Amino acid sequence: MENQKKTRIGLIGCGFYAQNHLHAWTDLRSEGAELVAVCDMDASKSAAAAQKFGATSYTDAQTMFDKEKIDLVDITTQMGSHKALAAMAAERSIAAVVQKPFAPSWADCIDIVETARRHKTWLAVHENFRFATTMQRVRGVIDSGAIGTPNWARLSFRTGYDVYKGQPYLAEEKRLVILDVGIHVLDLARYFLGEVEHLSCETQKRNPNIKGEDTATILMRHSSGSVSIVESTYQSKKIPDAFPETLVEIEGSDGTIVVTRGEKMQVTTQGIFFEEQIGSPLLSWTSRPWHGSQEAVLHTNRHMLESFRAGRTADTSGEDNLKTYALVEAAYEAAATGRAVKPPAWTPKS
Ligand code: NAD
Ligand code: 89V
Repeated sequence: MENQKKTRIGLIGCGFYAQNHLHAWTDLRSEGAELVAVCDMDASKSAAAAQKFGATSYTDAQTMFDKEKIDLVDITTQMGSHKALAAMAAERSIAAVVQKPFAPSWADCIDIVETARRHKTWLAVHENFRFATTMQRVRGVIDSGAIGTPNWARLSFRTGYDVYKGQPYLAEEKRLVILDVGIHVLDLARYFLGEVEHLSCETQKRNPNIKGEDTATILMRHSSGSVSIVESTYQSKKIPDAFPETLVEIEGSDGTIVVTRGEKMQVTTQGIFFEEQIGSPLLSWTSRPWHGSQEAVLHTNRHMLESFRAGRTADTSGEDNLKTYALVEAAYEAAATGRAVKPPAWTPKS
């Protein structure tokens, strides 16, 4: 390992999904990560994480920051606490990775970014769909030039999987499917086809037992002239269910890429067709059907660790994720007004 100095990691929010972050940081020990502290306001959760992953347990973030020398904090709480926790880190010149959604509102996201800029601290968002093994393989085919210039795509996350069992708060969110999973697929649309000029959106609430929209269909015109359709639903009745896979169709000037359920990729290039199994392997701590998502956490945390240690901006930096979050805001506005909307843009104050 080039740089012998370890990166001291603190993690705040030892809940459902954070278990994957904790396993990932443990796997990254040999690459320079040292998980030194975990924090959860629920003492039983922080104690359990500390015991399982060999870190010191805290129930209060300020105390953890006071007592520990932390280089990088991984904020894996729900979005309502992201702004306050990210500010706490920035004010102490501690780098931060914030789980998605960045924050509950566009204004809050901008506050987080501007606070980090003011304190000159490193900031990123844990947006892991683009780091998944499957999506990295799709990106690799695009980068190879095999399909020429991408100019149309349909990206679909359609499931009837009971997401509410592991994440019961989702049933209470007034802005649900776009802000929770559409945000991932919108980030993929940017990743594959570039920035967005304008979009339109229709939402539906087909499940009577939840508060927010459970289905969204978004049509986007990218600045390159490409067109994409981004679909997300938690109310599909289709079986077999593809959860948590994103199904992909990308058409280009010289070919196509299709990723079907079961993580099979089919590529047509210059009139030749081939297919490949592109799914994630099971790790010691991953299990179906979440294994692809779980492995994406390892790839994402590795990217964060490598970027931070090299003094590089992360691909999904706070400023980059504002461009994805802007699509979320535009989609809700488009659904509410029935018209096409140009995503909001953020320009640095200084
Ligand atoms: P959760 O409620 O299970 O866990 C959050 C934990 O944070 C709780 O244990 C809570 O006690 C703790 N907490 C809250 N505020 C705190 C504070 N100020 N200080 C210390 N602890 C605090 O939530 P979850 O389902 O694990 O989701 C967490 C985040 O991960 C959400 O933003 C969610 O959208 C995201 N998530 C991402 C993915 C993905 O990356 N693919 C998948 C699932 C969830
Ligand atoms: O991946 C996520 O962000 C989760 C989901 C329910 C989509 O798996 O919230």
